[in-house]
Amino acid sequence: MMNSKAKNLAKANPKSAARKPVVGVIMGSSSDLAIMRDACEVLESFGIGADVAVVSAHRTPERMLDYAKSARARGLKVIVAGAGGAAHLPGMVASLTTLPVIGVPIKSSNSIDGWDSVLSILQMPAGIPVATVALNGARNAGILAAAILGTSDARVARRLEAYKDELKRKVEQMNAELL
Ligand code: RP5
Repeated sequence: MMNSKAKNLAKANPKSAARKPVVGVIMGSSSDLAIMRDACEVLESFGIGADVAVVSAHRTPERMLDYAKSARARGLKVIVAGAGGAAHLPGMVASLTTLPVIGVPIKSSNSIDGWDSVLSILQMPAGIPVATVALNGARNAGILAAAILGTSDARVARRLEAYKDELKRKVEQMNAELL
């Protein structure tokens, strides 16, 4: 399932590769990896195993179908899906699984300012939700995936709490430096 860039990413994060993957991070093309790497890195920092793959809704529809239909049985609990342009991957995957799907709109080479990706992922019909983050917002997608896992995993919830404490500390530091 992994393309060579994704394999390199896994090599760069051997701990994550060794951990049982519970989040599936997929993208329509390896050209999306520059953005989707942020999701992988945040998951890694929370100690969450991720399975990274290129799965294209348009170029490999059968692969997408197999991926989405087998995701739960393979142990995945959340899917983070990024795509640009006519970004059908997150919505199509959401239609094929009962796992929560977080969509990352990507401003890609074939995208018109990113609005096409945002609207393709955001404007889902009733019944098939995709939790859509901001344009290129893969980091937030990783954090949201961790928050979903944190509802039943105390270790992940503690890591998220520490992360939020750190954000708070940084704002306090900003205020201290303003004066
Ligand atoms: C989308 O088309 C992909 O998700 C990517 O964002 C965009 C461009 O793909 P490449 O032509 O760079 O492979 O399906």
